[in-house]
Amino acid sequence: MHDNGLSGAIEWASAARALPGQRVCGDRAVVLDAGGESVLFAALDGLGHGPAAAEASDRAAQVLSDNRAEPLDVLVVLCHRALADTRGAALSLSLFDTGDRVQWLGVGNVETRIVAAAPAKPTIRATALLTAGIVGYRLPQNISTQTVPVRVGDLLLMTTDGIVSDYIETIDLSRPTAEIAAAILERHAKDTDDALVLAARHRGHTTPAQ
Ligand SMILES: [Mn+2]
Repeated sequence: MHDNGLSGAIEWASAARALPGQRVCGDRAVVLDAGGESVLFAALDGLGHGPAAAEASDRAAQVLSDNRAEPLDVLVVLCHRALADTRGAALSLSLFDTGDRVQWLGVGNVETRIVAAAPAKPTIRATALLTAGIVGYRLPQNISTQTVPVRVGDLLLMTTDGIVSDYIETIDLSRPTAEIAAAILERHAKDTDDALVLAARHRGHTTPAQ
């Protein structure tokens, strides 16, 4: 399952595939216009795999869609309530609300990073704190949102634990996000889990004619 688009000045792409042998994928990418120029990105990993994992992810995706303008910590709590009778999910949220910052918040094992170009090879500029917990089952005590600065061209990358996290140096930042996400999925997905990559970057504002 590959998807991509342009939301305002933000270019994004997702790539996912089910655990080999499974028909449905329990990992889900969500991209939502959140009002103004804000775009909300979510990477969801329903616990385990198969239809029950997909149901947990679908439930969270619906809650996010219905409440997209709420602050990230509120969204996590709303998802937690809605997933109480599912097997639960890992969830990571990133909000591009301007061209120069990202807010993020995650529960469970979805890695979220800002990757920047450097002279030799891409480097990690910032990494979201991974907080232990399962949305729908147990939230951590402190679910506070972090705000990180980004520059035009920096890449926001969200990957579920079905991706082996040694891919940073292999990224070609000159390529479109659709190619970057597809390449990471193809080369770094584990054979033992569903796998998902979500990539986004701000392409910069064009100056209006005077
Ligand atoms: Mn997983």
